[in-house]
Amino acid sequence: MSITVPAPDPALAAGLDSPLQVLDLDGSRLPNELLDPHLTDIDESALTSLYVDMVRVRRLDTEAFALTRQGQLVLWPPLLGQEAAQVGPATALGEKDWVFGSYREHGFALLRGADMAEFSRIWKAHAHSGWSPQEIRMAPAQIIIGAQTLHGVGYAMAAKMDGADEVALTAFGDGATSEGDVSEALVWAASFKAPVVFLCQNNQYAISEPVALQSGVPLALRPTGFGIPSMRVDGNDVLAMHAAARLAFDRARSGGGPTFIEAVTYRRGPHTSTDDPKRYREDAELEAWVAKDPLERVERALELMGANMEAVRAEAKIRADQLAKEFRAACEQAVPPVADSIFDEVYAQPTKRLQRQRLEHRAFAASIEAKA
Ligand SMILES: Cc1ncc(C[n+]2csc(CCOP(=O)(O)OP(=O)(O)O)c2C)c(N)n1
Ligand SMILES: [Mg+2]
Repeated sequence: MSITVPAPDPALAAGLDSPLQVLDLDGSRLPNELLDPHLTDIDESALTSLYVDMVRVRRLDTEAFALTRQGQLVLWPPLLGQEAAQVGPATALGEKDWVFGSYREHGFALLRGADMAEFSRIWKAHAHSGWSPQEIRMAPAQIIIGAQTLHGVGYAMAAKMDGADEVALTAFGDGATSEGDVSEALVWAASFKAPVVFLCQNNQYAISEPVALQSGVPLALRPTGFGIPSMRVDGNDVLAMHAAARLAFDRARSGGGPTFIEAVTYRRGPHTSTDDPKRYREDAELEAWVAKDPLERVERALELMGANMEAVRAEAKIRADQLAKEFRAACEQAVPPVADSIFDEVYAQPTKRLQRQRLEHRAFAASIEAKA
C-alpha cells in the first residue's frame, strides 16, 4: 500500500524566501503588503516609544548580566539581540491577553509590568515565580523546553469556551520546535481554532546546537503542515514584529484561530551566564548580526523621520538608568526565603506526604547545621 503525503502548503507561510521586513538596515521604510495595514498609526512618537522600550529592555539585560558577575544573581539567560523580537509583540498585546513564555522573556515581563523586586527573586533563586501571574497576565518563566506552548493553547481554548475576549501568546525558541510538546500544542490549536499566537524566537541556537541541525526547512514552514498560517519575520525589525503580532492577534480575536510567527534573530550573548559561546561559534557570525542591531535600525529610522535624536537618546537613557537602579537595588535588598517555605507554596492544604517530606527536610537541615 502506498501512502501519498501531501506537501505542506507554502501559500500558508509568508516570508519563506526572505524574512518579512518593513525597516531596512539603513532605517528606510520598505513597503510590505501584508504588514503595512497594521502600521498605519505608527508615527514618530509611537516609534520613539518602541525605541525607548528596547533601550530599557537592553539595559535590564546588561545590568542583570553584570549582577551575576557580582554574586547578586545566580543565573541569567541574556536576550541581547532579541529586543525587537520581544518588544514588537509585547507592545501589541491587549491588557487582558496572556503571555506564556520561556526563561528568556525578560522583555515581556518588563512590558507586562512585572515588579522588579519580584522579578529579581527568580534569578536569585529565591522563588519559582517572582511575580503574580494573574496580576501581570504572564505565566511564570518556563524552564521545561516547549511546555509553555501547551499551557498557552490550553488557556486560549478555555478563553474561547468562556467567550472571553482574550488571546494567549506563547513564546519559545528554535530548539523548542523539536519538542513533542510543541507539536501537540500546534495540533490542539489547529483542531480547536484556539485564539493563540505562537512566537518562535529563532535565535539560531539551542544552547550550542545550531538551528540547521534541528530543521532542514525554515521553522515557519513547519506549522503549515498542521494547517496553521505562519510568517517568517525579521526578528530584528521591531516594526515588522509589531505588525506581524497585530495581524496574528486580530486573526485570533476574530475567530480565525492560531498563527505562528518565526522571528529570525540572534542570541548575541551566551545561552546563560554559565555558558561560553566561543566554544561553538565564530566571531564573524556574531559580528554579522551585530551589524543588524535592532536598536540602531530604529535610531536611523527616527533620524530619517526628522526626530530630535539627542532628546530621544537622552530620554531613553534616563528611563533605562532608572530601571537599572531599581533592579540593582531590588537585588541588593532581597531577603532569602526560609527553605521550609517551599512546602507552603505547593497546595492550599498540605497532603500527608508533603507534611512528612517537610519533617524529613527539617531533620536533614538540622543535621547539616549540627555538623557546621
Ligand atoms: C524538556 C527539556 N529538555 C532539555 C532542557 C535543557 N535545555 C535548557 S535550554 C535548552 C535549549 C533551548 O533552546 P531554544 O528552544 O532555542 O531556546 P533559547 O534558549 O535559544 O531561547 C535546553 C535543551 C530543558 N530545559 N527542558
Ligand atoms: Mg534558540
